[in-house]
Amino acid sequence: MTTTLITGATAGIGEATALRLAREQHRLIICGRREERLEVLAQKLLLEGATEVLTCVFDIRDREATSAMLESLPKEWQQIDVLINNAGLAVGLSTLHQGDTDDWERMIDTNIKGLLYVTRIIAPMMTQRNTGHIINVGSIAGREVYPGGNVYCATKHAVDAITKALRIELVEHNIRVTQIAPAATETEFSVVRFKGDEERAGKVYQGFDPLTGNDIADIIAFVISRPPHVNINDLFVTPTAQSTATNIIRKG
Ligand code: 8X3
Repeated sequence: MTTTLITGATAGIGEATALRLAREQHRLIICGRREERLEVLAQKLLLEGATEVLTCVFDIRDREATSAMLESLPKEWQQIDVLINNAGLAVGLSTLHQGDTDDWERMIDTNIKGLLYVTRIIAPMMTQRNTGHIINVGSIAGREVYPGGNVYCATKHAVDAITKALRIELVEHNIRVTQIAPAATETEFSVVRFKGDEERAGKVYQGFDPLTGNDIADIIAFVISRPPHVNINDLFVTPTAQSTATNIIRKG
């Protein structure tokens, strides 16, 4: 039985992945800030086939709350096989010289520091057992930079670097480390980036078929299900209509 912890499980790629892995009968630890959403999702996951579900409500930006929650997991939940560092967000699309420092803090604190806090606690549980799999959700923004992407791109480049470092450091512990780097994926991502402006967010995905949370969830399920001696290091996934961050072929 596989025990999998997913951060940012209340929406988007995280939620789709939780649902996908429930169908593979994983035991799931779902983490997020929004308690009500987590509880509703937990019920759905059990109906979909999850063996057991544990909900953990905390904000990964809060180091103390993250440690308090993850260091006190019930004993029967401490043998985590797969960690999916999915929580992340973009806020704003301003040039750096016009940027909002609060937006930068949110992105840096969630995408880099939060991922580090969670990994610092869960990875030692894996090294103790000499087994495990860490999957970091990166982005096309970790491969290139684009106008207005500045700090978001920097955070996802950091995820790329952290993933590579982890792979080198954890290989002697038989721990698989994978990065999945999606490009345009239609989730709440752009609504968050544009601070609730749904019209502007909708335009990001107009005129082409973007990726969906389910597309990425399928890939994550595939990566996890490889035999133990196979580690997929890195997958960069774009919609067919997209070749670079700024080159998307739109119809109509
Ligand atoms: C992927 C979305 O806006 O960087 O993280 O292409 S974007």
